[in-house]
Amino acid sequence: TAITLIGVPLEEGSGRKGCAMGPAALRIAGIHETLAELGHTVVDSGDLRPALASDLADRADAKNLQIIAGFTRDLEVRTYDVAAAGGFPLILGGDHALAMGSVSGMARHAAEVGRPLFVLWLDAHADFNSPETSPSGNIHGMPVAFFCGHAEIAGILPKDRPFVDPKRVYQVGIRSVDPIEREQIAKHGVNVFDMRSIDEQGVGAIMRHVLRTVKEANGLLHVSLDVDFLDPDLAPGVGTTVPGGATFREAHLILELLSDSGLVSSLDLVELNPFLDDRGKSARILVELAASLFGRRILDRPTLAA
Ligand code: DIR
Ligand code: MN
Ligand code: MN
Ligand code: MN
Repeated sequence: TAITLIGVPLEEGSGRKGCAMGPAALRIAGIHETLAELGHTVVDSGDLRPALASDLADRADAKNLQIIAGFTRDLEVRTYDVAAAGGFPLILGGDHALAMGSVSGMARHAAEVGRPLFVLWLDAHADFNSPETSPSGNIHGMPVAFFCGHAEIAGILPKDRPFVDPKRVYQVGIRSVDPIEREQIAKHGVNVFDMRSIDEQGVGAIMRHVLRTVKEANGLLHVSLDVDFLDPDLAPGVGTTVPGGATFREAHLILELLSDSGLVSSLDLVELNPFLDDRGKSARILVELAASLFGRRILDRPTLAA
């Protein structure tokens, strides 16, 4: 498959500056060259420069809505176009609000080809707030509720766009959830594997369960990787570090198992804040993890049945 890089210099969803430099840092860390060396065709389509959604009113409970809605509209179209043409959209973030656009674009594509869309959300946070429940008003805490149709922010996308079934969302690495958000994810049936599940079951067992479910449903799988999924010692370049995150080995095993499965259709690399990073360390780890997803291995090994 041909991989299309889509840069999304969005930081207004996160409540602090710096994520807009994420796409540049991922390019400097060698995302294009690394994937090309693995034998893939890689096209860098540059950064989105969307117009403001000035038809929408700004509001305190969903900060910077005009900017974020502009990015969402453009990214929904770009992601859909790449996937519909048979390519693999790889989104270089940018804060996690961008997943409102990327996942919605994949949902439109999946509906068109008649396959269910599953989402693997690798994050310390559930990102299932809405303007009514958010303690911060920061939209990067709302994308999952948005693309599942449970954060009513009217007018961002056309009304006829498909939503993702929250029962097809699998969250792994979760360790920071707000009180009302906790009730919402339970109510809507989001599948949550928190850090305790990782400790008790291991990421291998969790991923085999997820991948079997996607395969049995003949689904497409969108992967959204938030830097704060990783332990802050490993990846300090993010505004919302939470102690006790995934290790280097756990993260690589997840991406290698995803690679073996052949089920992944699209990927977001999000929340990288180069201003907070330690000499490019977090940017490099994201590139290494992407390499694992796209086939890099320590040794060749026989493929084991899932
Ligand atoms: C918090 C923090 N749950 C909020 N969220 C995120 O503001 O909604 N931090 N996504 O990365
Ligand atoms: Mn997130
Ligand atoms: Mn997060
Ligand atoms: Mn299940």
